[in-house]
Formats: sequence, C-alpha cells, structure tokens
Amino acid sequence: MVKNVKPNEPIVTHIYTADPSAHVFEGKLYIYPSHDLEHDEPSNDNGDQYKMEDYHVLSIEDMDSPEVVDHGEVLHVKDVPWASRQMWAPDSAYKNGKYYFYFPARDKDGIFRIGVATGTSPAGPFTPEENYIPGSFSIDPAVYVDEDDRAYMYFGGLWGGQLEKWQTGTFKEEVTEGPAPTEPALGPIVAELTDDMLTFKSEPKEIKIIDEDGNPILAGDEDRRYFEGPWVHKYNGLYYLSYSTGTTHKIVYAVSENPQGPFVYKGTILTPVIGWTTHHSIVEFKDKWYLFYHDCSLSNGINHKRSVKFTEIKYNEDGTIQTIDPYGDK
Ligand code: FUB
Repeated sequence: MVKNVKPNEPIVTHIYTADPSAHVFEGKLYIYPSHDLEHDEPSNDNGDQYKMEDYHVLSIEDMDSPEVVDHGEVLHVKDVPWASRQMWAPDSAYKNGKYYFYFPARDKDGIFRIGVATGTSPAGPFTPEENYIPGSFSIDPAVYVDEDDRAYMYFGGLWGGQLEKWQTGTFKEEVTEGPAPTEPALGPIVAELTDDMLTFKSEPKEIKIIDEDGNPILAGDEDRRYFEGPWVHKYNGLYYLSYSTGTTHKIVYAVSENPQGPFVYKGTILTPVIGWTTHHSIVEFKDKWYLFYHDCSLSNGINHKRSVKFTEIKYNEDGTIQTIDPYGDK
C-alpha cells in the first residue's frame, strides 16, 4: 500500500503505470492502468517500446488522504488464447452482477484487436474469452454504461494503433497515411455492446467531431483532431468525449446530446505532460470530479516508463471544463 498520495504525484512508484481508466465500484475508486515494462530498447513511432504483458488493478478508498492498494496481476498475455503481445490501455465496466475487463492486444497476425475478460470482483482476477470481440480492431477501448443500461465501447488510435489501416473497412497492412490535412480527420469508433457485454450489437461506426459551426475537424488540425485514448462521461445530461491529440500532446474534449455523436469540439482539459503520450479518464467520486492521467516525470522523461497521477477537475457554470496545467503550481 502507498500512503498519503498527493495530487499530481505518481500514485504508485513500485511499478510503472499508464493509461488509467478510473471507475467507482462498490464505494471505492478502482484504477485500471497499463503496466509499463522496464527495458532499454529504442523507441519508434509504431510504439514497439510499449511491450506490456500484464495488468494490475489499483484502488483508493478515500481521496482526501489517498492510500493506494495494488491488487496485483489480474491478467497476463500468456493466459489470453488469441493474443500475442502488447497489452495496451484497458478499461472495465460493471453490468449483470459481473465485472468486465476490456483490453487491446495484437493477435497472432500482429493486428490489434480488443478482448474481454470477466470476473466477480472489481479487483480481479479476470478470465479472458477464447477469442477477441468479433469485429473489433485498433486500441484503447473505453466503455460507458449509460443510465438506461445501454453500453457503448469507444476505441481507436492512429499510428501504432493502426486506425489508418482500417479506412476502407478491412485491414490493409500497407496503408500508413490517414486523410490529407484538408480532409476530415479520422474519428474514434463507437459500437454498442450486447446485453451480455461480450460482443458488438451494432457495426462499429466512426464518430464525427465538428467545430461550433458544424464543420468537421480536419486531419491537419493537430491541436483538435482525434489521435487516441477516448473517454466518455456524462455531466448535466450531456456526453463529454475526451481524447488525446497525440502529436500536440493535449487532452481535449467535445460534447454531444447523443452518446454516438456528433460531438462539438469545446477545448483543452490537460496541457502537455512530460513524455510523448498523454492518456486519461474522468470520474466522479463523492461529489468531486477527478482526472486520472500519466506522465514520465518519475523516469525523467523515458516515454515507455510512465506513472499514473490524478488531479481534481472543475466545471464552469456553462458546463465547460477548466484547463489544467499539471505543473502549474511548481
Ligand atoms: O500505452 C500504450 C499506448 O500509449 C496506449 O494505448 C495509448 O493510448 C498511449 O498511451
């Protein structure tokens, strides 16, 4: 257990953690991160340096004096029949009295797919299904269970996340480019989940992100276009889709009245952190809203050695989110 964790400090230091998906289950805050492995191999734009093999679950009971419990390894790639490597950003959900753990990994052909594992406790362990979710592709699943009990999975990531390779609807290994800078950017993908949470109910479809005038955000607009790491939460009846802009290293957001969009771009939640990737989640716990995110400060900027942190977020009266500079007080 790690005691007295402070905002904007690593919540654990005994392992490197990234891509935190935070949820409140059974009255506690559970964090589902990636588990970064330590190695000295070089980095590339394909993300080969992110060699993760397993997942740990973390939890916090009281955010006013946070003590973080590491529940240990809950799933390892060797136990997933369809997966070969790279257990990237996961998420979890609760429905039907069960916990569902969603994770991307490369299949035996090197194609990223999304798998699901189930368990009876939010702290795991989780038992994987034999195969990946049929029709799933790319990375970074985030599952939102709405108040009407319908559940949606948001996913997709550019570059190493392979989203460009699916532009025609089938996987094309040779495709490396997305749309031209003056064309609409690729959006994240959404698919409604079946009631048993194990398959897609509908064909995955691309989400449209537009500006306040109704124009699509363009591929060349790297300050606003979608890159990876989607997250959806609801605030005052509106759906907030937040995501990483990748090359410009920001967490930004867009809002909609419909969980499947279109979403209207609103602004920046988190300015760039130390390290290339930025990835987050947003959760309400005991009447406060928190942003969980990661950076590479503990490893002095090594991109594949990241640490999960948190900070409180505040809404303005008009529903916009106040921008956070994670190093603002230093
Ligand atoms: O952790 C591996 C990848 O890096 C994630 O899937 C992306 O969102 C980025 O954080």
